[in-house]
Amino acid sequence: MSDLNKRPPRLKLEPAQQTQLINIQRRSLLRAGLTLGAVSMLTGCNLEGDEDVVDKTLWAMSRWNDRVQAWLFSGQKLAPTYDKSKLTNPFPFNAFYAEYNVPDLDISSYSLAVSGRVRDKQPWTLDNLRKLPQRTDITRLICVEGWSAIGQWGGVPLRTFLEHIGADTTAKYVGFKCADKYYSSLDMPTALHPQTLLALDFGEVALPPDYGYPLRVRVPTKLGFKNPKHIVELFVTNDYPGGYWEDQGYNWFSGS
Ligand SMILES: Nc1nc2c(c(=O)[nH]1)N[C@H]1C(S)=C(S)[C@@H](COP(=O)(O)O)O[C@H]1N2
Ligand SMILES: [Mo]
Repeated sequence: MSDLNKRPPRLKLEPAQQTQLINIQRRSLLRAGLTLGAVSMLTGCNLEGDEDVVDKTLWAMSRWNDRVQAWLFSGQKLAPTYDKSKLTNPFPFNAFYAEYNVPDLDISSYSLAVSGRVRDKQPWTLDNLRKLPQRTDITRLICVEGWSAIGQWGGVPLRTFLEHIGADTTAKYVGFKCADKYYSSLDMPTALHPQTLLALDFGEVALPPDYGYPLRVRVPTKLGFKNPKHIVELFVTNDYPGGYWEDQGYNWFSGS
């Protein structure tokens, strides 16, 4: 039981999460393993020798995959939650750079910028975010690199925040820009999911630098890379915003 916390994080997933991961792996295999012949048969185009067309076709197929998944999943199913005895300690740090390069943000002048399809575009201070209703969940973060860990995150449900700023919740995407040039985006149903948080706290304390201070997105129904840390801007849009890893071939939907 608790040895799950002591071992270096090995994947130990709930059945629903297993299916989720297997599906994601199967999809990447499919994407990587499809021969040009198979793609030609599927699309009715002769693709041999035209790398640009092959690339465009594979990307189109991946985007099609995202649309089918978004349609298949309601976006409102709850992720498993755990009790405090299951918390992973120490919690892994992960970013596209080493730990000593974690951005050095001046918290005293920090505010979250808001743009796009929203009524109120004033920036938000941390104090004002803390005045909104808060929620805390203990959930599992799953990284595509093959580890997972259980942590406690607290903050404002993204849904509450979107309602407060008069966001157009019929828009397709909510995008995030980070202090370290990382970026990501969520489909609107996931943004409105009750467990999706604008997280201010990790465990019992304000988010430490490694884990995304002063503000990160915590979305337990998605893979780790869709949980941007150090966010400085939130925007609502109908134009596909992509993401740092998503634009390098990781499946955009990446979750349930
Ligand atoms: N700003 C920013 N957010 C990020 C990343 C990053 O490199 N920069 N990495 C992502 C990845 S791949 C994972 S698995 C999680 C790791 O979160 P943790 O460091 O709290 O474990 O953060 C995600 N959010
Ligand atoms: Mo990750």
